[in-house]
Amino acid sequence: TKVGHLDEAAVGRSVLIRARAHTIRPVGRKMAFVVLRQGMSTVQCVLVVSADAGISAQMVRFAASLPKESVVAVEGVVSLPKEDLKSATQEVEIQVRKLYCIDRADPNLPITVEDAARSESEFVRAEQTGEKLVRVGQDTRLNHRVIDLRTPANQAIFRVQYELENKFREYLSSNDFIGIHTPKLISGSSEGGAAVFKLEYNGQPACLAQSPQLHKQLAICGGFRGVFEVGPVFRAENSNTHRHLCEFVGLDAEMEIMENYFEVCDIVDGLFVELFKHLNDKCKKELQTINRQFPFEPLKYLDKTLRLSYEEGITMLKEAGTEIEHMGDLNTEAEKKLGRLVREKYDTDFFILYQYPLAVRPFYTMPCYENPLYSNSFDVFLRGEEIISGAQRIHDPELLAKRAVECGIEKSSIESYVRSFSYGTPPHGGFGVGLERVVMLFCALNNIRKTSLFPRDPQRLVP
Ligand code: ATP
Ligand code: AMO
Repeated sequence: TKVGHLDEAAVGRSVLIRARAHTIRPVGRKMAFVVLRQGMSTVQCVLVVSADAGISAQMVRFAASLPKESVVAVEGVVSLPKEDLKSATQEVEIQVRKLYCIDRADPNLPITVEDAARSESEFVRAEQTGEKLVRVGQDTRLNHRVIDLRTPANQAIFRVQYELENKFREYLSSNDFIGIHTPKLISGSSEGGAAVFKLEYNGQPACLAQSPQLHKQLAICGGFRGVFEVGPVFRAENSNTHRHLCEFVGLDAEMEIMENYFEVCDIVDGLFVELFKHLNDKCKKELQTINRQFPFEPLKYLDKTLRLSYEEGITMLKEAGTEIEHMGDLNTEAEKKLGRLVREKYDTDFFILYQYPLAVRPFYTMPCYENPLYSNSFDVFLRGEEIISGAQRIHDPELLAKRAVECGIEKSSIESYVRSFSYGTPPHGGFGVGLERVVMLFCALNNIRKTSLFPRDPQRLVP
């Protein structure tokens, strides 16, 4: 029986449950409460000494002595809790008949799930009552991630992430894209810049792909009209921030363009509006569970995603008194400020900012035909932070080679890539999404490490 499926309809039924012992509370010598936890759900089990039910004082003692987090199997009958013992979160409880310990946990746990699952409001309450609660810091959690992952909120976060990833595949598949896998061992940097992990590849210098950028474009050169990939992305940036990882999951897409790069924005728009709707419907319980530990406001978004030009965005920021370099990139503060301004003016937490200056985009970005100081590119923002970059790409090999040199990229390192565009290439464009960032911002979590199963940041390679 699944703990999450137990409700009043199950009252009177005999069940067999395997789960972890979340908390254990003896009451005198004749009674013990064992709360079992499975995924996002918990249920209270009651052991009372009783000859009829075959529960001895020894068995109660055994239950009371179980270390937290032990894996146990319980046979019992679902019942309604006595009025005075009712807890806020559980509809039903289990009157235990038999209890077995399947695997005993170390009694000296480095952290407990009970502590790791506390919300800020519990700490506030404890301060008022004088109760002492253990606060588990982010680094301690990550050091003991296998225990930390067991909190209901973490169980929910990774279910939301999985739904998001699935929907991404499903939406693009149903829009005639096909899933591909590009190599992660490549000969040079894919985004330009120094943020690459270098390694040796059978005596040749190589690196881990900073994105599938070059090869997803090569797939278009290879005759596929629309492709997507879900895969690891490696960035050797020494960014110790709340939103940068050294390895993250990239959701990438690339497609032929018929008229202009707004066709790529249309895909992003359709995909995300459907994604948000899907998560709000399919992950109700998960979102409630996350909300209990990390309260957040539901996301505001429009049925048709707001599109603002870079110039409009800069004007809004300037009018609000923000000092900002014209034709420069938005720093984190400016992004957040713009997010607030857009929310006030347009009532949305999600928007596309298009037509960035060419100078702040990677070498492969198509310049604007009408004004080459700008580019056919866009970023997408969620609650005031970037979650997507996208653009039309240069498909003229001469212009591509020229732009690479202007951006300081060694010509020899991209020769094969550039040459690929000589054999007949349609205009094309695409976008890249950071999976962990989307989940972090959708749930308004404060740190990207919370949405990475085993995060890799500049300091962390274990567990
Ligand atoms: P991309 O790599 O596509 O640009 P990103 O969201 O990581 O995606 P960055 O350009 O790395 O964007 O950073 C965006 C902004 O975030 C930068 O303009 C910079 O101000 C800020 N930023 C980046 N790294 C750091 C850092 N280590 N510390 C503080 N702010 C940073
Ligand atoms: P970009 O470098 O902007 O674009 O990356 C795309 C998206 O990936 C996420 N992201 C990150 N997430 C976690 N940790 C990081 N260090 C990190 N860096 C980036 C962000 C970002 O928006 N090739 C282009 C995409 C394209 O044009 O198709 C690219 O890689 O959510």
